[in-house]
Amino acid sequence: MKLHFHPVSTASRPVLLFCAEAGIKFDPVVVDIMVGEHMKDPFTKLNPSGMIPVLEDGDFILSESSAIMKYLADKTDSPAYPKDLKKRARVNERMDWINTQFYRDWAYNLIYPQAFPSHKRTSDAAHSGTIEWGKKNVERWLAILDNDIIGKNKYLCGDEITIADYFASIIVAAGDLIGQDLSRFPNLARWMGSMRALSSWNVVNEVHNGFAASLKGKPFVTAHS
Ligand SMILES: N[C@@H](CCC(=O)N[C@@H](CS)C(=O)NCC(=O)O)C(=O)O
Repeated sequence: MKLHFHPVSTASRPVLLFCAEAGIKFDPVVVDIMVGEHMKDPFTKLNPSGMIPVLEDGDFILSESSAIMKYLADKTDSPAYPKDLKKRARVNERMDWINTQFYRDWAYNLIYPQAFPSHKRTSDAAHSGTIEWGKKNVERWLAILDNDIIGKNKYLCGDEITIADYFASIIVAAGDLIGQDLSRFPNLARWMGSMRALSSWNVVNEVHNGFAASLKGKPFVTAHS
């Protein structure tokens, strides 16, 4: 099995974290998105969308981080993706919520336009409007994540860790790029503390952490700033 990924990629690292924690072995193939390898042949034959991660399991090719995690969990009979109908539906629900509502505003509207020059909008008004829109929505999503999704639970779907936690924690950690303080969200901060304490966390996030350190101190707009 081959996994095509890049160590800085927010969509790749949930898969890397799950594999590392669950002991799932694969042959790593780094796709250098910094020089555009993902937009060229042969990678676009694997994924015409030009996006990582991609899993190659024999002649079966699978894109989309969430789908890859579910496939790997089923393939390895992992307890992190429960088979019980309702428990599994809850994991799917959390992953979809994170991947749509939350990720869109958190990363694409608030974080990436500030952290990545390629996400700069064509006018200052459009740029600051995107960030303000992201900030406003993210403040609501973070409160829901803290109060309603995590609440008193240890993890996103109860007291057992699931693939939803690996998925969501890496996406929440994207906030490190803009120095997002999560201390006003006690349940979210506690859960992120548990995820950051996983034995594989630092190895999987090494490049991301280095990038976040290089941006430290810049005057970023953050939720509740
Ligand atoms: N929905 C996809 C998103 C994948 C994605 O956004 N990958 C990024 C890296 S984090 C990428 O390949 N970006 C290349 C580009 O945008 O040109 C997934 O979850 O796998």
